[in-house]
Amino acid sequence: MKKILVTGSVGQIGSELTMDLRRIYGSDNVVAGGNRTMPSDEFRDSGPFEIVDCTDIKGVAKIVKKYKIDTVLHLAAILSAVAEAKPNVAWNVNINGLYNVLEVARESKCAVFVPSSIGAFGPTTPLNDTPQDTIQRPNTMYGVTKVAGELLCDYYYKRFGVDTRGVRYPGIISNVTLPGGGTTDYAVEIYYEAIKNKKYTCYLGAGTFLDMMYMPDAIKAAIDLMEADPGKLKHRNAFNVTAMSFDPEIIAAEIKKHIPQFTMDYKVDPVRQAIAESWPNNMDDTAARQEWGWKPEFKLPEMTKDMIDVLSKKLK
Ligand code: AKB
Repeated sequence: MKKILVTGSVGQIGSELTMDLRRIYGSDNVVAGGNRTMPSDEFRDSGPFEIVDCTDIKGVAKIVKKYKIDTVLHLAAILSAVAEAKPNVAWNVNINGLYNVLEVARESKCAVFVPSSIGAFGPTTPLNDTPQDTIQRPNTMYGVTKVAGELLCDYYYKRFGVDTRGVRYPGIISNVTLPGGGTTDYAVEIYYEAIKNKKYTCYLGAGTFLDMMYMPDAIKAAIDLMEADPGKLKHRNAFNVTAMSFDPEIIAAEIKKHIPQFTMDYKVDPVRQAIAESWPNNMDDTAARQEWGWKPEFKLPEMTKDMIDVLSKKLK
């Protein structure tokens, strides 16, 4: 049985992925690592929890040794909008933190999953059907750290044989933990506001298309890639994965089918708009489909129905 450490386990993806990993691999085999945000009681009681600051290599090594970890899902990271506001913090966490995790993985022979992002692309990348292997010249600090992270992971695989794998996540939509400081967060906020106030002011403009994915598919991507036959993987870091692409108008129209009174207006934030415009409209994820059988389950209509059902109960 795998012995797994999840860094950033209290974040948007970590809080749900950790619980699913515990269901699959057993609670005691999945150590949740968190740093600044403390977990809920339910999360804390569901299995081992440790303070893990990825910028402290000794602390990471101590937990890996203590639990005899063989697989690290390294989710601790600063997202795009916060990275633009605090580039030094983003560099420290996203690059130095990743380097520390890879070094510990090399010494302790761990496999490592590291999420990259659509943010690893930039304004000179082909916008539509963005290929797996293409130009990556991002103009944001987040993008710089994501491209460097992909390269670092591939380097550790080729040079030291560390089993590194990763996906380029699009915007992730979920209803358990809010995302913290990304450019795609609007696609989560819009559901909360539609249910609470029947209106939403969007910070990205109409016509801004981005790849998106519902959380169950994001979790499936991480687990399936880590379980994939290594002999079949031509790529490592990182695979394009997507489930849908829409702009604010399209998601608002879908929400209106369930909440007819819902209205949306715009107050465009120039920083996040510029970031969004530098990212693909939609990626080609053929390599992930061919190399490890990636196939998302949720499109916009199913996701919207589920989000509204779940949040209507949660926000009552
Ligand atoms: C962000 O918006 O920063 C993230 C991402 C797409 O990487 N959700």
